[in-house]
Amino acid sequence: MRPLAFKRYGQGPWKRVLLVAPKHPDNFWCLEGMVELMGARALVPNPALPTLMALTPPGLGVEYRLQDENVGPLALDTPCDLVAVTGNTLHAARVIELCRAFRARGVPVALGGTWASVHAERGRELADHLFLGEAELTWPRFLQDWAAGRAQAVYAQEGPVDLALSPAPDFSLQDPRHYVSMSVQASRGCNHRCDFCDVVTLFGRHRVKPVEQVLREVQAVHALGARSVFITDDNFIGHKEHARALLEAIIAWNTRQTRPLSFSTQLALEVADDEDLLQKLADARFSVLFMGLESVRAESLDEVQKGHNLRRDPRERLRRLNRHGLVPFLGLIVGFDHDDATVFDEIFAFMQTAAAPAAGVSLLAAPRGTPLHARLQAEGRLLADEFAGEWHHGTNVLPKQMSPAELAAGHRDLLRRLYAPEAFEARFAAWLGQIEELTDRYPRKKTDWPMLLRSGRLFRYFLTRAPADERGLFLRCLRLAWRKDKRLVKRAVTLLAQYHHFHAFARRG
Ligand code: B12
Ligand code: SF4
Repeated sequence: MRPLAFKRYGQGPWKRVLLVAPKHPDNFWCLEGMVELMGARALVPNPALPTLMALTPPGLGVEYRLQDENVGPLALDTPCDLVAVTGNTLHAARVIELCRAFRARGVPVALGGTWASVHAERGRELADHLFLGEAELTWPRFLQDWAAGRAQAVYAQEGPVDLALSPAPDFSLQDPRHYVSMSVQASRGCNHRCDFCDVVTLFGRHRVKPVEQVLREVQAVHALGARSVFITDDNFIGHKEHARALLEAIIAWNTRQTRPLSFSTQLALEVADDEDLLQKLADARFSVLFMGLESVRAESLDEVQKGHNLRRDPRERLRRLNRHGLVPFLGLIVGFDHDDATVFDEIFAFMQTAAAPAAGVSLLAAPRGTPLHARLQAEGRLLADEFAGEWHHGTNVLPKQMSPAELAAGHRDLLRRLYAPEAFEARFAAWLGQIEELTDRYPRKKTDWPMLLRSGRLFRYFLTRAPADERGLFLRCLRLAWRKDKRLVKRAVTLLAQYHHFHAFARRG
């Protein structure tokens, strides 16, 4: 194993910090199947650790090494004075292993991230220095305390931090070629209060970073060689005027590039009600938009405070989005109290008429810290207090109108049906059919060889290694896209690569 590269801040002697992002298990949203086809190693880098690097106070000598276990294996004997571990609920098992392994070697552990923030008592057992919540103020304080030999056991952020104080992550220890997209965060938090979600508990109401600051981050990842950026917001349009101003700034910059960036993000379905925002998203070169529709049953949405999603017909909203060639990616959930065994057919029928090619369906789960967790605990309907963080493999919720086995089987079957080749092809064709205009703001684009290389790998897979049904689907979808407008071919290839992952994931069971 090659020793990890390091980056030094300040003057020596340097304290050595090893930053670790844990390996995630097989997961629907991490798109391992697509990542592999694209010759990358992970979808996006977790920006938490590069943000810690950028937070190092001037004058302190710190030498950082960074390992994202999703990119390469971690050598536990990497020389260091401290290991700093991040992770969310999905990573809990690996976070625990890492903390124990490093402490067994006598290396003190700093632990932060969303899992540790929600499970403070576990975190205290596992780490020498536990960070609760955002670290923009606490990490610099810790480094100073540590240098002075008085580091505390717990650093807790009280209240939300001002995002203008969150520096651009220092990605210098990460290679953009290892990732499908690089990450940039424009906002945190959300003004909605869906009761299965811990975003509000963790990050509070929607807060934004100044537009110029986000633009500088976008320019920085572009300079590193990124071709695609995932804006890692909970709801990109939480403040519509901020989103509008940011999009205008991105358009003004991106249209001047000979290798413009493409973008994707997460946002609320309400975006479809604002034609100007849709046009700007298209003009800024956004493609995939992740949106939590959650359910097609009004009662189920009302039950979890998300009734706003069905205030307008979602099919009509999707049509408005599709008009611009944007790609809706829907998040759906099954297992609400108002879901009985007919909900699976209802969702399938909706999807096949909604012109949205891709959707993820998860089981309703109640992570600790959510209002749902508190409600179900009071009703005695939690199968487990802890939740393993694998929304597609299990849940800690005892469903009301189905047995757990019926829910699991219905969910698995629904995913399989959605990702059967003919079902996907019908949705893909319907999406293409609704496209009416594509932005014409990027006429000066140069041939992008790294992107072509990635596409070449995908083509090689679909044409030479893919099973016959997948190859047939690939060729038919590509022909459809080419006929519609050859600028849509790249988007079609990305969607087919996603299909490859979801189809395989659904079959694995
Ligand atoms: C972008 C995103 C994604 C992307 C990319 C994930 C990735 N690899 O980065 C995608 C869409 C792929 C994704 C997938 C999933 N995600 Co996600 N995601 C986010 C989102 C919106 C932003 C993450 C981000 O970039 N944050 C920016 C960084 C700077 O913030 P941060 O990580 O919180 O770090 C700060 C502090 O926590 C702290 N910190 C963090 N680590 C450490 C470590 C140390 C030592 C210290 C001192 C401090 C510290 O310092 C940082 C600066 O303040 C968050 C919500 C949010 N607002 O953060 C959800 C979120 C992290 N995701 C979540 C979930 C559940 C998932 C999935 C499990 C979903 C699923 N159903 O399968 C998967 C798991 C994928 C994975 N491998 O992580 C949950 C986690 C909940 C929890 N309690 O742990 C969140 C909080 C959203 C939510 N509530 O639903 N996700
Ligand atoms: S599910 Fe989405 S809209 Fe609802 S509170 Fe969470 S981030 Fe906000």
